[in-house]
Amino acid sequence: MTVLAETSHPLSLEPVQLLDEHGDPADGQVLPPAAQRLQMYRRLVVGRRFDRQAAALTRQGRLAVYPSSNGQEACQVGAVLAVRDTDWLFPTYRESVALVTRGIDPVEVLTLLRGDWHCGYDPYHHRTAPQCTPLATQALHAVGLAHAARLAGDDVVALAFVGDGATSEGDCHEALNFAAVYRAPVVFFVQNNQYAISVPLAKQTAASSLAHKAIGYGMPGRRVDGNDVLAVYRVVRDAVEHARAGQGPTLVEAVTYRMDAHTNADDASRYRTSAEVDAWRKRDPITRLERHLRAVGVLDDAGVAEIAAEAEDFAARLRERMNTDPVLDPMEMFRHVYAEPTPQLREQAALLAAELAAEAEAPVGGVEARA
Ligand SMILES: Cc1ncc(C[n+]2csc(CCOP(=O)(O)OP(=O)(O)O)c2C)c(N)n1
Repeated sequence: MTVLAETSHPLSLEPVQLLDEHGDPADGQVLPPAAQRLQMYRRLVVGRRFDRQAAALTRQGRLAVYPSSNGQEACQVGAVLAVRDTDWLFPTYRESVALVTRGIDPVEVLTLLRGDWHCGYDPYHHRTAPQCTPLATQALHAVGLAHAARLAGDDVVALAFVGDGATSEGDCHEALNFAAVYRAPVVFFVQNNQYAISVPLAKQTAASSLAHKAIGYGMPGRRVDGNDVLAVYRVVRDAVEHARAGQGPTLVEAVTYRMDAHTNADDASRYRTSAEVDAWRKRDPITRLERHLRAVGVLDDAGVAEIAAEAEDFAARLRERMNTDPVLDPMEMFRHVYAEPTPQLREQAALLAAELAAEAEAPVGGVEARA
């Protein structure tokens, strides 16, 4: 079935692919230059090693929680490389690999998950909003920033990351509708990883696909193989150019799979089968690109080993830097909310200050020991 959206792109249910599952180029597709393809491979390998390290840090008690990007690296690497450094990213909690690909210090990326109250990095410096946990709120932020930039005449495109579950939120609807009506320069990048915690896509929507929702909003919709980094890069780059040219937003659905549980606090075996996970393992985005690069002579054993060593070094430095207890001041969270704190905030701050003071004076065993 092919439906025409308001653009020259036919909205097909068949996701755009540049490399098939065996790493062979799809018919008639022009691939990015070899150096760029190799660079994408490098980012994928470093991104996954970072992700594995972050997951291990939760087991070592260094992180409170970690929502893994395992399996979704091609989505995050491809999308981030498709925008300019001057464009803005609006990530969710899932996008740690995207932020590392953006060049943000991995320790800063993990600051919130380590238990601090702030996002760790400077959003203005990196043009990357704080990772949002409330679903779809970041979609509205992206539209607001993009619309304001357009009014101010700034050359900025906003890339809003959204999960498949979050597409059911009212905020997502409002963001898509406003962006389409005002032709805001936004790309909505939905990673359809098939689940919203335990809720499968079939219970999330009755639409033919998430991309098809674009038709109702009057914007182009594209479906892309989210485990094909070359295809993600191509589709997002086209959408970014479309937005930059004043043509308005695009809804991109990247079809992928979350290989790990929702977070380390979830048991995915309660709602999906190992056969399903194994089937997706065969579509691994790194294996696919590696096969292709080897086949065309851009990568060999030595190249693979060199990139693996670089990723290992990245993880080792992260491990070392995370292997300390951060010094946190819980009172800090009250300081930057309002220029003039509200009476309620003052009251809460006073309560916490009293608790902390009592804890500091209490004998070993903490405040409970006094009760
Ligand atoms: C407004 C809101 N409602 C509910 C939640 C609880 N919650 C956290 S993650 C999640 C699932 C989101 O799934 P999806 O959007 O598909 O993203 P994914 O986690 O798969 O990346 C839910 C329901 C929340 N964080 N915010």
